[in-house]
Amino acid sequence: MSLNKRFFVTTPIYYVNDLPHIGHTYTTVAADVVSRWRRLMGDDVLFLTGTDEHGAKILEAAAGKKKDVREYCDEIAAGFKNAWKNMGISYDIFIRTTDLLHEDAVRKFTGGLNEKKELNFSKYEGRYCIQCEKYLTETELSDGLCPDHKTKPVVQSEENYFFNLSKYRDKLLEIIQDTCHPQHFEILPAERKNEITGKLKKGLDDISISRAEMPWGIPLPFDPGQTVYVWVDALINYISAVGYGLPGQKNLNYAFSDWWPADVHIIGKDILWFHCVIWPALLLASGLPLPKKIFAHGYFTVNGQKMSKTVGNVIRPAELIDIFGADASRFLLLAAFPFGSDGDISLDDFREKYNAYLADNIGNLISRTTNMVEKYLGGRLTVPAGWTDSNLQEIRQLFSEAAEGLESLSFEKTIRSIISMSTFCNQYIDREEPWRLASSVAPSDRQKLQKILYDVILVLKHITLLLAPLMPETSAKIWGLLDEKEEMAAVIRGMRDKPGLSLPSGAEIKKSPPLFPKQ
Ligand code: ME8
Repeated sequence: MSLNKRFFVTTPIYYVNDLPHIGHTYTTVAADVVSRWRRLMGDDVLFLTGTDEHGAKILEAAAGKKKDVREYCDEIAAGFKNAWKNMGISYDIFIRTTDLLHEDAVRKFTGGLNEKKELNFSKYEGRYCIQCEKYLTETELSDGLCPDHKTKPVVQSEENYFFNLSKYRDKLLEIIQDTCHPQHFEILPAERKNEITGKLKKGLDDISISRAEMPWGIPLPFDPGQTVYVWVDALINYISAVGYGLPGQKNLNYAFSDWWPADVHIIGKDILWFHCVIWPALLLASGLPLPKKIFAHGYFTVNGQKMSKTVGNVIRPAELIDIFGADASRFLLLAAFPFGSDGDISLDDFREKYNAYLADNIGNLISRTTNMVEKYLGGRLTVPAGWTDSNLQEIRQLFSEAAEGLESLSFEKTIRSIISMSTFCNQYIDREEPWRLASSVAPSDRQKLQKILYDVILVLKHITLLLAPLMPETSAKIWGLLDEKEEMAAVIRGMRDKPGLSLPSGAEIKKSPPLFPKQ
């Protein structure tokens, strides 16, 4: 298993034009699972998320609610924080682009670009989609409309500062394609990398990085009549949050250069271009290191349609929590389809998976096993005479596959392995029928009974450790039933040196309350 001492993971910072929905929740839960796993493995993790608050889209949203824009942003940012608290998101920093330290960093960054002669002032006319917060080219339009928002872009003609993006095309291509290049960064999954290199090969235009008539944003330090383009403002969050531009380090344990570059930016594929081309080019122009990895997960529809207020199919995280609870919602989001692929989400499908994976499989296993230990063994588990863990080889293999999934963001692999372990135990119990052995007084039957329950509780211990990042509260509850004296993190780290787990002899196992009531 590869390990970093420090691990810096980010989500996009979300627009505050509305409260979070399950699209934002999906990315944030994924980053949380990675962060929790890394912490359990002993890494010093920094998990950054936040909100993107400037620009025309936010001004429009505030005006639509007849609210002062700053108050409006405060309200929605608080809504995001509250949603993440309810979902058990363990972020370390929640950045807002209206934070003064961020605004200072943006001034320093754009001022630096100007000093390095990376900017030109010139006239531009284009079609701007406010919902995308970007200019659309003729080829991107569909029947004159933005293909994503089905709205007519606004024709804008103004004098702006342009960043020499085209100058970086060859260098970016080389960096992305040559895996041995010292500045190489990974783009995952592979098809996203192909998408980026394919587009880069077609050419690259310079981009306007300021707006002449945008009152809600950060004025350029060298020309306060112009406001920093909202995407440039937003991307800088990844470095302003870890102290870029600060003289010393105040709020973090390490200096800027200790945290930056990020180990992974987790994003949705909709914002791939900004993260894989514009952001690296801006960093190159500023002489800063590039992120190590960009992972773009897929986009999902809800009941087969794009999620939108007009269609009326927007699902909020609170709705999921109301039905399934926070832990199961986290699990179900990541179990829906492979991370990196597109997919569809529906409450019916969630209910089906909840019952199949959680209520009938894992939940059933925990309740029947702890019940049997109490009923047949008086709640006390002893190591059966002559017990070896040789028949748990398969479990060890599944455990390492699951752990690998957590490191490579293949959550589906982790979930599949956990379910296999649980199915393995349920089948083992069905086959061996411990209830029959329990009614026998023959010593060999007693021994066999002890062995079966010992084996199963041991596998349950493996499952509990793997559930820790996915379902932190539930996993802690199960851990509490197993009479385990050590912290989960210590046990996981111990497994790095010596794979395999054991249980103390005479462990007192408590009967589990229902963890996943059937839906
Ligand atoms: O783009 N499926 O913010 P945003 C999967 N502020 N993921 C989804 C999704 C869906 N249907 N809908 C949203 C912005 N997401 C900028 C980012 S970063 C410097 C600035 C998730 O509020 C996914 O992570 O539009 C996507 O990339 C993000 O929300 C877009 O959030």
